[in-house]
Amino acid sequence: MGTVDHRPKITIKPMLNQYSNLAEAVNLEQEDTRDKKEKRQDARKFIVDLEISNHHLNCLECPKDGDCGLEKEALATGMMHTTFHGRKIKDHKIDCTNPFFEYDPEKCLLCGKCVQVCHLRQGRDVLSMGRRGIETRIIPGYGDTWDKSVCESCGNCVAVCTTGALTTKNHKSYRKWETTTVQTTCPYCGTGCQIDMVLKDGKIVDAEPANGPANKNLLCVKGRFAAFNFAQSKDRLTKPLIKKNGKFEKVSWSEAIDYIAKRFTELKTKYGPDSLAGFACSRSTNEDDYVLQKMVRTAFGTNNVDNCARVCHAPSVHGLGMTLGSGAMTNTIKDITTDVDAILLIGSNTTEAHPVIGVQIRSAVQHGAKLIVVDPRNIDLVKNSKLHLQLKAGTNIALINGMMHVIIEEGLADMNFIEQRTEDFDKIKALVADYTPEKVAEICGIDANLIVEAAEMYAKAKKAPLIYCLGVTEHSYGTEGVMSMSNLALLVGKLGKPGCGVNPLRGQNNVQGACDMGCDPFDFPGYQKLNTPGVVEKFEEAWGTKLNPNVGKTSTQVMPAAGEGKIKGLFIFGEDPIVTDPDTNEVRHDLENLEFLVVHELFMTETAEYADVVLPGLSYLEKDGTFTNTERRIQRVRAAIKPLSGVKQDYDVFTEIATAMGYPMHYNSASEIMDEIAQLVPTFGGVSFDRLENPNGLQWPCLDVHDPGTPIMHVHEFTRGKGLFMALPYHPAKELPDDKYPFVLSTGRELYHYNTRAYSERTEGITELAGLGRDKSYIEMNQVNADELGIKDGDRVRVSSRRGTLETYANVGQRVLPDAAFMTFHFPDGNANIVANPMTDDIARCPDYKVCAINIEPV
Ligand SMILES: Nc1nc2c(c(=O)[nH]1)N[C@H]1C(S)=C(S)[C@@H](COP(=O)(O)OP(=O)(O)OC[C@H]3O[C@@H](n4cnc5c(=O)[nH]c(N)nc54)[C@H](O)[C@@H]3O)O[C@H]1N2
Ligand SMILES: Nc1nc2c(c(=O)[nH]1)N[C@H]1C(S)=C(S)[C@@H](COP(=O)(O)OP(=O)(O)OC[C@H]3O[C@@H](n4cnc5c(=O)[nH]c(N)nc54)[C@H](O)[C@@H]3O)O[C@H]1N2
Ligand code: SF4
Ligand code: SF4
Ligand code: SF4
Ligand SMILES: [Mo]
Repeated sequence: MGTVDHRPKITIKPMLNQYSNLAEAVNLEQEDTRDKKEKRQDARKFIVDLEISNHHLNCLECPKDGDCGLEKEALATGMMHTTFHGRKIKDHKIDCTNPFFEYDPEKCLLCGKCVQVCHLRQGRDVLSMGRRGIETRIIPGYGDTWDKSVCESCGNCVAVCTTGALTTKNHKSYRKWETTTVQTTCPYCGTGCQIDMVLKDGKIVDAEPANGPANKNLLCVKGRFAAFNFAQSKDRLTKPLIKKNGKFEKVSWSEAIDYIAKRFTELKTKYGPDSLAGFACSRSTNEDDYVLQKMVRTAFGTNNVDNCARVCHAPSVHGLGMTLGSGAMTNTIKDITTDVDAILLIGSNTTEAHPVIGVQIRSAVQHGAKLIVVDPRNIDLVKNSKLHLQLKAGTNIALINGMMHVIIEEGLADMNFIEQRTEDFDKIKALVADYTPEKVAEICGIDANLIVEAAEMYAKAKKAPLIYCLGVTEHSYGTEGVMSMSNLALLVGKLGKPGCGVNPLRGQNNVQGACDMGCDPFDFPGYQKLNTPGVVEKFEEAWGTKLNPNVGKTSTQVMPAAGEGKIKGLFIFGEDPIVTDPDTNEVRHDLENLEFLVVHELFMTETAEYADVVLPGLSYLEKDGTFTNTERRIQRVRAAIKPLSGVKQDYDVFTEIATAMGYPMHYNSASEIMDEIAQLVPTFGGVSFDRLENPNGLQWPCLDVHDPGTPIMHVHEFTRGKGLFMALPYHPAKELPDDKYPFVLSTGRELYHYNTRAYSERTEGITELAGLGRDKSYIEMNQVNADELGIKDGDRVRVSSRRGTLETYANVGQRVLPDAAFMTFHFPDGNANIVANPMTDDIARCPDYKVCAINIEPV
């Protein structure tokens, strides 16, 4: 038999150079009499033939071997060799400039999927198809290399590439058939993205996006590339350490536990139980945190238990708790980013701090939503916004009162909603009468017309969520700021409805959970208030012991109390206050003044250095359990790798300490702990590990086993009954600039690093991308001030406040307003907390990280 020419007899029109159109071209064929199936098969072969005519075809070298769309298609059609002869692309270099992935044009099908994903889903528009003919390839940015583009290194384009054209650098170490995957929840921010950990020989070698309800197959750079190295790093603590004569010595678990129990018991006997305190870890699971607070309340005998929400969203918990009855996000991520008419975004740098929510906001804008950004900085989302209200830091309450003034004046308030579902409208109406746009414009430093426009845009939109973050909470009037958010939404009836709500984006992966689990001095698990009659008794009965009925101290009260000698013993589970609390010098003093400090950690942190005992912990990759994301969604965390040898489950450590202190406790599994939670917390009544196998997890309130969970809260009535308006006048921040400290410093975060960097610094590529590409601290300042002071971009500068002094690099531009500045707290060479302001608000006691008076001078 001679060679069969499988090629259909057609003339390809020259412009049909994309094979999606070829199928059509084939159908245009007139005289072909073969049956449809045969024609289809021929067309398929022809396409593969064209594809491989210009393909690398060195499959053994390619990481995608065995998992490649083109390879599969070639096998299915039997096209092992091309029938075309001629020039192949030769001189195309592989672009390796991104630290996490590379692009090989010789393996590219030019299918355009990556371009589409970057444009439509990531909303970043980095990629396009460039050059011509055989030279056609994917171009990042303006045609330079990947590192020169505005790529965010999310890897979402890599995830959809069917060949080895775009592959992760991690992928070089494995082939698909050698691996298994375990799905778990991202350990960074509160978005709660689902990740497939890729395992080879018991080790995690890569991570891929999974189809979770919050992330829909997307990840950001940290979830995709930095969520497993830290757990497998050699810096992990592996043995309990006791400080003897000023030096840490490795000891056995039994020695460590006995010693801890003895010292805490001595302090408790000598100074009373309220001389002890414990901080929970919002990075760890619900199950660990539940047991931690139970240990503090039962064995320590105090309610001095808290978590990092105190320095973060405690104002949301308290503020919305007072006005709506629940401090959690009211709607779901999907609900507030699909099919909405406007989005009011206040004090949230979403594309850096909650990137996968950020990209969904970009996509909402692409679908027609009008974005209003209220932020003193020129954050990335300003590019996508209709309005940017670049107010002075610390003036949110004035702005919201002004918007309410406009809404009432223009008759845009939802009077039906107000009458049926709210109380104290008269008080708010009387208060905001004074807040004319002109007056507010003066306070906030913005144009009065912008206030009117924003108020109208938000009020007139049918569906418009209010989304906010730390730009609202971390202020000396932060709780009042949060209540302003609910005032505004109540006024226009945008609560309890799809596409609306008041939506605090919770920071840490499980900070929502740590709060839900009662790691809080005011509340038992499930926000059951200590001072509600019957609650203490309920837990006494359940836990079989007498409990301390007195409300405890917040973490921001415990630290100064330690400094004053009132708190003597502290157990810190996974927090690093020396790095993260404001006024580092004072925090050092407070910790030094303790009689006994235990730190339970994955790594030897700055805080751990101060401890008397350091206990090694397990990472989320070695644990079964649950995290609760910002939308109240409880999702499974699944052990992917074996626990580090000799390290106990975190909850076992707490039960053993409690037992040694005279309160016996034991759990066989995380699932058993969740069963106890479900029994004691009404809003978790229907939650169990079995039900959490459902790919959507469960959103609390979930009252019983038949309850599917609650995507939107306050639908028929508010958790507290009526929505409460709180008339709140604007007050200037507690620390203001003066001649000596003329700049207002705000602190916060950037995309690549995460809080203390405990996880993020242990992935090399992250440190390459972070801190303006030099992994060093920096201060953003305005060009005007830089010119005045003779400072150039990149210069060393000295930053001082009433609390301390540091040196860092100037990052000069237009991102902050004149006389304002911004720093992160990620970098050890210049941590903003040396100068930051420890003054707190009066209700939730959250520090004012967002307004602090500083001076900047050239070095
Ligand atoms: N990459 C990364 N992601 C993170 C973290 C991280 O460290 N790195 N940390 C996580 C944690 S714990 C949290 S809580 C979240 C925080 O997430 P975000 O709150 O979004 O982050 P921040 O950078 O602290 O600040 C948010 C914005 O508030 C603005 N702002 C400051 N003052 C004011 C004001 O007075 N009014 C208004 N309207 N805006 C103001 C700032 O300019 C900033 O853009 O991020 C989480 N995600
Ligand atoms: N200047 C300034 N400072 C700030 C802020 C700001 O905006 N500006 N933001 C504040 C905010 S919002 C927050 S949330 C705090 C965060 O403050 P922290 O909670 O102190 O910061 P993290 O880096 O999240 O630290 C968590 C620690 O927990 C450890 N860890 C993680 N998982 C586990 C585990 O499973 N077991 C154990 N044993 N340990 C674990 C990590 O190794 C790490 O050292 O920082 C606050 N600090
Ligand atoms: S990594 Fe993300 S931002 Fe960069 S090109 Fe790919 S999709 Fe776009
Ligand atoms: S998805 Fe892969 S094969 Fe398709 S155009 Fe992009 S790089 Fe090329
Ligand atoms: S958006 Fe947050 S949860 Fe999602 S991958 Fe990034 S850090 Fe993880
Ligand atoms: Mo946070």
